[in-house]
Amino acid sequence: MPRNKEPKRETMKRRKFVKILAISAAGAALPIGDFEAAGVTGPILKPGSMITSIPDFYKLQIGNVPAINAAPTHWKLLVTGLVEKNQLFTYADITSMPSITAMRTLKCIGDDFGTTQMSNAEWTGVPLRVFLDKAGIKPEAEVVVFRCRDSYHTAIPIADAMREETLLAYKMNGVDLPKEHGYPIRLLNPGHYGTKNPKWIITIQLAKKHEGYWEKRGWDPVASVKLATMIGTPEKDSTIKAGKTYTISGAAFDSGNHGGIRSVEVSLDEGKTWKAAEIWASDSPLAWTLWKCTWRAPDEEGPVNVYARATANDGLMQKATGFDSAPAGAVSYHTVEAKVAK
Ligand SMILES: Nc1nc2c(c(=O)[nH]1)N[C@H]1C(S)=C(S)[C@@H](COP(=O)(O)O)O[C@H]1N2
Ligand SMILES: [Mo]
Repeated sequence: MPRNKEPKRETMKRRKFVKILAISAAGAALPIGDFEAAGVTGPILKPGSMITSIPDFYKLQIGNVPAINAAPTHWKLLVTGLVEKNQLFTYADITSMPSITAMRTLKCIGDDFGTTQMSNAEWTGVPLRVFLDKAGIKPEAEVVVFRCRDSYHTAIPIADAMREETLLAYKMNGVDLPKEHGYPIRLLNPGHYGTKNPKWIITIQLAKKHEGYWEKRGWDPVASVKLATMIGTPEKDSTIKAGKTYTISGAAFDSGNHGGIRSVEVSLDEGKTWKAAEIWASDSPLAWTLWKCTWRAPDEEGPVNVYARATANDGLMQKATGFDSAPAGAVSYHTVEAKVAK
């Protein structure tokens, strides 16, 4: 997709992004599909496990997935720009360095309701700062720019780049990074939405400033993850059996920006009263927190509106306002309309 060819009006820019998201997510968004067939009253949790399998992990990019051959004759990672000395690393150089394996959740900034474009995996990689230290950052440098094979580009501040949790990842759930998720290497940048986690990196360039692909189109250059929770069950428009006990479940996430998730609450009366959910799985604040709670569906048929909100360890609680994700990520709590039927 050519750069600088986008309409300059802000609304156009935003609409375009959301549209791309909808198309790209279509295949990956609802892998279950047969929720009713599985029996809506059963103890089916969604997400049902901390780790999202690779086929279920959301996928999002501006164009086609590039296929990179990581042999040294085809691909080497270049670290350049405002550095003391340019550096080149082969795939074998990178994979033979001391590595870190950790869970990280990725979430897209454009996901209005925090429902489909959030997934968690276990990644293996090398801290980005190892590469930057080898090159030597010149004092006038302020950002680290990532240039990718699909022509995507984005930058992060040096302070974020030097965090020990900021990784250049080459494995996902124990296998070589799949081509859809950035083979041979991608960035995992804690605290930041997907836009700041570039895939298919070919060049890392130290610079004074940089305006990234999505920032040119109106999206927040900081892209700090907002406190959010999503309801996985029930799914929108699903049917819950009258009089049966039903498990409401989902995932909450702040990417560590508010100290992690303290609690999640659910409301079935449009936010008048809230009931605490059980946290049933969690890792570090850089991975999502899974929650569930049981609810006895009424005997009478009718619509039901499920609300869920999260509270972070720093005391921040999600508010009902601001359903739009643009330009800096959605802050509202998630609501799902379902129905109770005999
Ligand atoms: N090279 C490249 N990296 C990219 C993108 C892209 O279009 N090209 N999209 C970003 C966005 S908007 C998101 S949400 C995440 C999605 O990562 P995933 O496809 O592995 O889930 O990739 C990010 N990294
Ligand atoms: Mo995204």
